[in-house]
Amino acid sequence: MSSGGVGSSNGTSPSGSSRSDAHTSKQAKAISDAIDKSLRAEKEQRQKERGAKLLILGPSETGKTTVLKQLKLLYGRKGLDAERQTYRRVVHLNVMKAIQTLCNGLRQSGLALERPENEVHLETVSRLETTLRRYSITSIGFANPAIPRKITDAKAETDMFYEMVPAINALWADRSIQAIFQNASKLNLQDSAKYFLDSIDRLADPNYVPTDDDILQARVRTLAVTEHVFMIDNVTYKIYDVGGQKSLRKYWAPYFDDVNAIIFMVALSAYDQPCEDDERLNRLQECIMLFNSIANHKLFENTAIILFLNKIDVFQKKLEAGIPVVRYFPDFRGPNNYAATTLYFQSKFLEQCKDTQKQVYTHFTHATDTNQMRVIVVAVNVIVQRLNLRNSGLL
Ligand SMILES: Nc1nc2c(ncn2[C@@H]2O[C@H](COP(=O)(O)OP(=O)(O)OP(=O)(O)O)[C@@H](O)[C@H]2O)c(=O)[nH]1
Ligand SMILES: [Mg+2]
Repeated sequence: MSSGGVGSSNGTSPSGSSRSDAHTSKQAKAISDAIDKSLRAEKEQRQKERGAKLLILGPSETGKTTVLKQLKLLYGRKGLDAERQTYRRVVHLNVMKAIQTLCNGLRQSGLALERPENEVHLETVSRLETTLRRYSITSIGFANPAIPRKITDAKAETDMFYEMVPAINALWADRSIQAIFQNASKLNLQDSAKYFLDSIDRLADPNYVPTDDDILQARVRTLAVTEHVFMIDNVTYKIYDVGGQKSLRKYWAPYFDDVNAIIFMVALSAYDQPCEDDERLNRLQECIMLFNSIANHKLFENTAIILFLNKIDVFQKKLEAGIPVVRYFPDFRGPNNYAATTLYFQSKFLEQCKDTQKQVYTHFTHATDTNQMRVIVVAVNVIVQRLNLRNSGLL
């Protein structure tokens, strides 16, 4: 193609002076465009430098700290290395707590052990119960200076763990304990119980060092709000992880100003579980109420809300085990399969937003799966960046 009519001479060509006017105005436009472009680039750069503030909110045990651990693995300089040794204790405490919860479940059910010779192990677990309670996992004191850590605790805990290992092995293999495990919804058993109990020999090795997966599965309640800084695609993110227990939610509000995005975590698998501190309240129902108060909060009018409907692996297992959603959510209509139930829960959350224009970005997540989280974090970053540009008039 030729350069067309520009500067060509034909019957309708402009006179000499109007041609130069056109040229000048074209030049002016080019200059103005270049200035606009550079201003925009500068503004975009400033926006990136200012970074983004992101809160991870949601009830307890929904996977907030797990998402943070994934961010450390994916974007942190040292991954989870700084915490690896501390998590050895957490894992040991988690596995002791898990067997203890199952033994308590057995006692409440009135079921007898499959093997009467395991009675002695039941006694060991019960004898160590009070001591174990003293070493509550929160006392490990991650970023929690309010709770001093006693040096001597570590050795006492390790000794107790080794004393309990034969009991854990024998009881976990007992069919009655397995039956309790299959019906553990009301026991407040942690999701990683099976993962750790199945690996007891590896965990009992004197040279045991937790793997990344062990750390992702391990559970420590978050007590204090913690701030973490990550660079994701050249944008500095300040990310806040909060404690989700009801009594800790009053500490969230001071962090509510100038928030670019919220990841709201939901444990979909909690649909058949009661709240830890209120037996009469369904855990997922309580989570929906909390989402309502966050999604409609006036400080979050311009904040991107990203909903992580998490623990889909456990959720799916519960559906496969035939635990009906309709028993806990009587307005659910449809088959008890993954497609119908996830659609139902997603709309249940989305309908909480009073502002019907408000965009809520939903992801179905498995937070302990690093491969899945890698993809989701990239998608979240794209959303946050796009909304930031839009809010600052750049889109
Ligand atoms: N199976 C499975 N377990 C998960 C998933 N997400 C988190 N978990 C486990 O759930 C437990 C609780 O996760 P956390 O990340 O500690 O929960 P939290 O929301 O930070 O809880 P608080 O600090 O008490 O508010 C841990 O044992 C995690 O390994 C998931 O998608 N699937
Ligand atoms: Mg936490």
